[in-house]
Amino acid sequence: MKKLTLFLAVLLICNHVLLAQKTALLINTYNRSSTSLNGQWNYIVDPYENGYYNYRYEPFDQQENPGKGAYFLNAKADGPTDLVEYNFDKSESMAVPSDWNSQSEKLFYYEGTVWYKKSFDYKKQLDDNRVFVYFGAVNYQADVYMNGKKLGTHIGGFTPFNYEVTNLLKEKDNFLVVKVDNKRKKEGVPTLNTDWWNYGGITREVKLVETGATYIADYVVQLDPSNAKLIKGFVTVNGKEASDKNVELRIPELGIHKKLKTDKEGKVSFEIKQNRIEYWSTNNPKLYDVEIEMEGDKLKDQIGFRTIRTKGSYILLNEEQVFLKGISIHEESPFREGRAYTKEDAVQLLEWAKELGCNFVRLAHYPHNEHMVRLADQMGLLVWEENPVYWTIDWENAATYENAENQLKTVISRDKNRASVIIWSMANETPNSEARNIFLKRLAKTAKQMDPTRLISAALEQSAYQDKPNVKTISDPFADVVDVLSFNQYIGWYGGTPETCKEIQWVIEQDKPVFISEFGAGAKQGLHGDKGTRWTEEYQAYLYEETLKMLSQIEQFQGCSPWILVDFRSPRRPLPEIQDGWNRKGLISEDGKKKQAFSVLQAFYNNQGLQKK
Ligand code: GCB
Repeated sequence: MKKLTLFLAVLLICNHVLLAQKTALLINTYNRSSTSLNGQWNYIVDPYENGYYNYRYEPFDQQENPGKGAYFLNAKADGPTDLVEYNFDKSESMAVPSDWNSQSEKLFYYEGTVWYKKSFDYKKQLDDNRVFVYFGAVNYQADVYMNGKKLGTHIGGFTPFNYEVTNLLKEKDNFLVVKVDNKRKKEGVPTLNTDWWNYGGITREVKLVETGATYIADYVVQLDPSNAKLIKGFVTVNGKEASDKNVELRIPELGIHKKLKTDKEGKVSFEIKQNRIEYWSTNNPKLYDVEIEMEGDKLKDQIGFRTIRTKGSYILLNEEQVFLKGISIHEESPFREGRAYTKEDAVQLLEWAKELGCNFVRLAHYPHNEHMVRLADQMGLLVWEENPVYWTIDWENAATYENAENQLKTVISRDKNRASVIIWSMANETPNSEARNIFLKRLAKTAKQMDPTRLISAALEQSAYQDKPNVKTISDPFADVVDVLSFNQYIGWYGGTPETCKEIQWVIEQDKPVFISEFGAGAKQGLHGDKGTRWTEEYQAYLYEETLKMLSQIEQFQGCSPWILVDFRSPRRPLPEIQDGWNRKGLISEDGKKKQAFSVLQAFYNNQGLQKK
């Protein structure tokens, strides 16, 4: 008997592991046949995770007969004697996508488990088509169940994932249940401590994507980094009969029509010589319609072609020096409190960046929603994308590394065809140690292997040069790995006052482009006083003036992304009447009002073009 129980347990665990294997990420879901599952979802708040564990604290989803206590079964009492202690349909509902904190006052500070349920009918267009459920992002851990069966577990709050549901779907009464847990964890990525709000929930769109039995799964269509007259890439096809498939790649405006055939693995690589490409740039964000067709299955995209590389201390976009006039942005809505997720949110944030005179945005401190990078492609804004390896990560933990690498790979996979994206950032302000250096180097190697066409960076920190407090340098060993030497510095805010900037000298020895990924000061919009008084708009504006003068002394200075475009929610900022729960370093208040420093940076950026070396 004992043996049988053991066998069943092993079987269940194996089954669980198998289920947990994710389906390869579907890219470009905007242009695939899809049905939105956005809207109102019923939810149950479950701080003790009663719907997940039985009273012996064993997970229901690893039990052979979980019983009706398991929330993923979406059970209903069968009759008057039947005991079921929850009911999704009678529970409250909330909007998906969105975070829960900004939807219910009761959930504002909540960190824990919330169960979501959506019921729907679905009819496939063709019998042998396949269907996937796709999530733009769920913060932080999602356990996903469809019609009572576990699809898998996804970890990481800012990256997309999908599961195939072809064999589970019915025409009527499907139910999708997601257990969302946003508890912070020491071993998590990010970890326990961050300077931003831990918004929980299904924070980005959910949809069903329908494909043919064999379908175009992935593709890269990019310029060869060392030959701007060569378009290179691959197409992969997924399905039982993926080999020997006829694939056509068309870029009508360039007269490109390439016929290809997939190999045994369902993959085909190509190279296309092309002399008359109009390059994507910040002044001319030219995108080409690209069509990929595989025996009737068609997928479209809009792709720009450009090169990016560094040469000594310069960054060259299409072989021309570019100064990065940037701003850092958190993913918060400019129209309402909470996470940003709509196209309108992205339009407003990026229009503000444009108004500021930017040609570059740093999407901090985690991958933002896909609207941002697609719009940046259209608007001619260069993009820095960042992995949420922030502050004090659990460097020696193998699972933590795997988690960080997985998040990085996923964002690269999602955005590898976006011309706007030029930098993958590995981390932000991480403390130098042997274990951290190994961790970050491995990440950088993975990024370079996956995508040799883009630059690598990380927001590092400055330190005193040869123990002289007023002479600053970058002595981090990770500086040897990055293409762009970026660091955050807060002279005049966390150390001294804006005058201090006048006393600082920089000795930066690396022959690399230097990029200041952060500087800034807190100011309450509408609070005025003299420039020596903290929290006034005048102090912030003065700090911007002095900092920009100071940074301009750095010989290799090639751009900056000050902290930050808009005030954002943070649990670290309780000061009454000034912060009230907001980090006030924005150039714009949370209700959309510009502070004085906005014009200081705007003037600097407008002049920058004139002063170009
Ligand atoms: C930093 C962090 C950023 C913080 C900022 C601040 O260096 O990278 O996440 O929000 O400072 O306001 O202190």
